[in-house]
Amino acid sequence: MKKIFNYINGEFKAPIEDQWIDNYNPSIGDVYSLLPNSSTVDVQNAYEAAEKAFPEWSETPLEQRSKVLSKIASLITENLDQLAKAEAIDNGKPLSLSTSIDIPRASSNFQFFAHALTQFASEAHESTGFNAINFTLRQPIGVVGCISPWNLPLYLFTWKIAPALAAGNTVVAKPSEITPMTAYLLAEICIKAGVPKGVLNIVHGLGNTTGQAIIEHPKIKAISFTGGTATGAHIAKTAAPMFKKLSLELGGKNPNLIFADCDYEKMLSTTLRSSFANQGQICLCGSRIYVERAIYDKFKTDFIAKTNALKIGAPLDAETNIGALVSKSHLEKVKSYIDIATAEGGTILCGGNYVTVKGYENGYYLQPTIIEINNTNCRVAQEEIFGPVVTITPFDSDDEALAMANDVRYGLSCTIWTNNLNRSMYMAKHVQAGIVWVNTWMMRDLRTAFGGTKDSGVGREGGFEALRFFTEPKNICIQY
Ligand code: TXE
Repeated sequence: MKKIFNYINGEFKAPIEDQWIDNYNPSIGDVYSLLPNSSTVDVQNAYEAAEKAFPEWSETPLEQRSKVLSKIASLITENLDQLAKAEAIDNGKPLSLSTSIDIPRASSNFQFFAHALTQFASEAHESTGFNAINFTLRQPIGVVGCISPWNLPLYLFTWKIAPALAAGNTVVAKPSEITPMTAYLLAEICIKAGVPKGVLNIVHGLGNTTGQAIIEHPKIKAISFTGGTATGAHIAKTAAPMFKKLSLELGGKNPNLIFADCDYEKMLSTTLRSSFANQGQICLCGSRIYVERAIYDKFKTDFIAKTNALKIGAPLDAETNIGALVSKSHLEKVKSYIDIATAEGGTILCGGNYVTVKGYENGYYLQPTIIEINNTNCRVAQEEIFGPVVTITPFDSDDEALAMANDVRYGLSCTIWTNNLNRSMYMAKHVQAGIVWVNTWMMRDLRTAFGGTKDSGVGREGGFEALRFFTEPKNICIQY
């Protein structure tokens, strides 16, 4: 059986305690590789390698650092086919998606920060009347921890690592134990790219062992985390007494507000994507759909028809729109919400059942599901399901739409469909979310601030926000 190894001090290493975890291929429901369940000793070794590499990497001229990151970016692009296939097998997502989105974006993450680091500047303040000048040194923090989830494995892993390295830190990183393969392949790429030893260290393992060792490590002074809200709360609690810097990108329950005056066809095709792309396993998916009553019935009919036409199949099949969910337990969790919805008075308009794909009978497949609800206090309208399940509900006024949009504990993103400029601005300003899209969805410019409010987390990633997070500002005041 293929084994995945840790990448510590520039070399592949087996876990010291020889503990291994089964890695499943969700499209067939079978174990196809093993990954380390790294202990605190492995994490300590990774930390020590990173600590040793820090002085030189943090003093490496920016152009040189930029070249290393660019080299990783181009090697990811050169290995697009291999990486995209590995991601589809490991995660269950359609190969078409990993080829067009996940892997190109992983490359862009490195390329973007290779450029951004050469443009990052800090502030100066002249204290007029005191003959003094202040300026801010933005210094790297030291060894930082990056922990990522399974839904967009390489995409989100690199979204953290690239800015951390760009800012001059050295890194101890842990991908999700559910999707470790492309992080392992990234280590191979780093060796080829000539990343100096210890600058990036990748340790594999479970959240409550390996992840816990990273967040508890007293000398890892910043943690960038993307994952579930409960895990984020646990990390915050653990890290607070050590005053670690935290960036937490957590769950979402994002509203999709559809007004009668929108560009209907564009809205319909985009809503299909924002509902079911990646089997609905994207924190930005619009899982609560609110539609103005004037077009509600038409939307309902058209949306059901389009959803029923989606092809559920094996990830590597070119025709597949909806692949497998990431794991058996996640599949069961998502399905349980469909049962809860029925018990709470929701109406299943389409989908709702497991799917058996011919030749892949033990894979984790679920029909894309639309649930009509009127009571927005029910669990399916309030809790993050993180699967191919959306709710739809009509509304009668802008204020009602806004109130429903804001009536959840989360505040990550929101999509608004309208051609009325005043309405779009009013809604965008008052909706509780870190990211608002008007007449589009998931259009990402890597310079923009990315993150959520409320229980969707704290801190922002992206552009200079990420470089600010991964540096410590120091004010220097000189009187002359
Ligand atoms: O995530 P976890 P899970 C949501 C989604 C999903 C739920 C749970 O609703 O159903 O979270 O998913 C590591 N110390 N999202 O359980 O556990 C873990 O190993 C340090 C939304 O898979 O939060 C993995 O690397 N690390 C989300 C990472 O945290 C720990 C994407 C995320 O796993 C740890 C994924 C610990 N004690 C799930 N425990 C999004 N925002 O996109 C776990 N981890």
